[in-house]
Amino acid sequence: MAKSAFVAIVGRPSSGKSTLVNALCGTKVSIVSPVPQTTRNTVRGIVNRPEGQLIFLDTPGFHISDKKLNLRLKDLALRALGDADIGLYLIDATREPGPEEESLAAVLKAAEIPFVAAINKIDVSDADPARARLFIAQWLPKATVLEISAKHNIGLEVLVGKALELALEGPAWYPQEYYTDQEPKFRIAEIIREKIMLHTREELPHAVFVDFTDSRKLRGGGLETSYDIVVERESQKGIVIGKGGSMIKMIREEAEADLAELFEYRISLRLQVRVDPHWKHDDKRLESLIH
Ligand SMILES: Nc1nc2c(ncn2[C@@H]2O[C@H](COP(=O)(O)OP(=O)(O)OP(=O)(O)O)[C@@H](O)[C@H]2O)c(=O)[nH]1
Ligand SMILES: [Mg+2]
Repeated sequence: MAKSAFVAIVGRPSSGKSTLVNALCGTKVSIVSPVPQTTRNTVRGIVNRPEGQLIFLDTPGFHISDKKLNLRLKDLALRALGDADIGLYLIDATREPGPEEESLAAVLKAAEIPFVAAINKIDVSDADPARARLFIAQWLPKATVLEISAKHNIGLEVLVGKALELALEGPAWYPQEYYTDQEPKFRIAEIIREKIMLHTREELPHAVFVDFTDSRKLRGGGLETSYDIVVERESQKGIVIGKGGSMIKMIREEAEADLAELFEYRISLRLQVRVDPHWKHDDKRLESLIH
C-alpha cells in the first residue's frame, strides 16, 4: 500500500519555506519575497511519488511579537504543526540562530511527531551550516539533519526520500494532477501581493492586503477580475500607485505575466487602491485573511 503524510514546514521568517514548497512542486504555489513575513496563510503544496503522496504545509514565519497580526501568524504555524504527521524545520544557514530558533526548537520538541531539520541556503558563500548543525545538536539532538538549497534545488530529493521514509501507509488525499488546493481567487490575490512586496519597501509590505471585489468571464474565454489593494494610510496609496500610475501598472503587468504561466485561461486584472486604517485591528477581517 502507498504512503501519505502531511508535512508542516516551520521556520523563522525568510528561512525559505515558500521557496522550498515551490521547488518541491516545480511551480509557484506560494509567494516568495525577501521581506520577512511574506506568507500569511497555511498553503498546501502536493508532491506525488511512486511511494506515495506528501502534502507540504507552508506556514507563516515564526516570529515573536505581541502584535495581533503576528500572533495570528504564529498560531497558524503552530496549528499546522499540530495537524501534521511530520515536521520539517527549516533553518537558515546564513543567519545566527536566535531566540526565535530556540522557541521553535522547543515547540518541535514538544510536538509528538517525527521531524527533520533542513539547513537551507547552503549555496550562499557566507552560509555557516556548521553553526546551524551545532544549534540543532544542542537543542534537538535526535533530529535527522540535512543540508539543502531550496533556491538551487540541492538536496531536495534526499529530503523527499526522508519524508517518505517517515510517512505511514495511507491514501492519497488529492488526485495525482493536483499540486495545490488553493482557490484561484486566493492565488491571484497572493500573486498581486507578491509584486507589491517585491517592488515597495519600508513598512509598506506589511500594511497591505489584497481584496477580491469582482470578476467576469470574457467573451472568447478568459477572465477579467478586480481586486482592491488595501493600505493603511493615504501616503501609502501614493506609493502603490506611483508616479503617473507607473507602480500599479508594473504590479499589474508582472502579476498578469505570472498568471499567464499558472492558469490555462487568460486573466486580466483591474487594480484599485483603497485606504482602510483599521484593517489590522479588525478581528473579523483578520479571521478571513489569515487562515
Ligand atoms: N540563496 C538562497 N536564497 C534563498 C534560498 N531559499 C530562499 N531564499 C531567498 O530567501 C528569501 C525568503 O524566501 P521565502 O521562501 O519567501 O522565505 P519564507 O521562509 O517563506 O519567508 P516567510 O513567508 O516570510 O516566513 C527570498 O529572497 C528567497 O529567494 C536558498 O536556498 N538560497
Ligand atoms: Mg513564506
